[in-house]
Amino acid sequence: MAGNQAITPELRQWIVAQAQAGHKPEEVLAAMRASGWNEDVAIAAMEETLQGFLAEQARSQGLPPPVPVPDADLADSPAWLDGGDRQVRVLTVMKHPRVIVFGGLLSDDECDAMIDAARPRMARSETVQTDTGGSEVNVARTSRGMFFDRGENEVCRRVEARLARLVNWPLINGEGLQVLHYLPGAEYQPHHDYFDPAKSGTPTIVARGGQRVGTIVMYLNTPEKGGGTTFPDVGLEVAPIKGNAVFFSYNRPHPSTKTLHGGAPVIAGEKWVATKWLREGEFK
Ligand code: PD2
Ligand code: ZN
Repeated sequence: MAGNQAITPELRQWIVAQAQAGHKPEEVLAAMRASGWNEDVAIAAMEETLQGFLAEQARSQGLPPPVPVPDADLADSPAWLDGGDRQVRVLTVMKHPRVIVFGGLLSDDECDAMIDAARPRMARSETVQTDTGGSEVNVARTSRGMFFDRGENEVCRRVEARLARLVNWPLINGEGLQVLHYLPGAEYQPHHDYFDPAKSGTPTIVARGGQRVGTIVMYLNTPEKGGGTTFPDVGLEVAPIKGNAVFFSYNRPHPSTKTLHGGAPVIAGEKWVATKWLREGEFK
């Protein structure tokens, strides 16, 4: 039966008109089924048509088209998520921007092991330079840092597998973990983690795995005062607590994602974090 129900231009136009009139996808689907459409054909027609429609709408507003992003499975508001080898708490969830705060993502031993392995390799932090595709020391970033290669040691492999499972994103799409160390007064001023499409170096950077679409900042210790991760667009500050982590995603490289974020100055004590950036495709 499904075979002779074709997705015609008229059907596409009708679906777009329903969306423009503000009808929800499930209402449009119900109407199609009521008028005799096979459910599978109706779903395929809606997906195809609305994807094109949303991409076109975004383009006409000057936005890059949206792409799929990592996300945790929070459909039934779980208190815990299965990280494979560890149960992880869900502490805070925000829809837009998509922000999830995880509790106990890392054990104390994993935090300590990561700091110990990183410490001898720390250097003044550089940021990717989107004008050239290279990297440079940045005054907005007064921390010290280093990169592990993906899968470089046992703790990296274990944590990378856990993160991939938690946010349902292929392990091979992740950059190597970056460790940052902040002393009192050090901060990371608000920025976006995606690469600015307007910058001339961006094509070189995104040739390796595509755009960044998600970030997980893991806290490796608890500073005495300050050092929270802030989201100025929405007035959110995530407390840096050893073993916890903040995840956020961005489906297009654009400020409309509201993912502007920064590392607030450390006021007392020190701050260590490990960041995992997730790309659209395999990061080689
Ligand atoms: O250390 C942080 O809280 C922080 C804040 C903003 C880290 C990053 N960005 C990052 O690594 O991208
Ligand atoms: Zn960042």
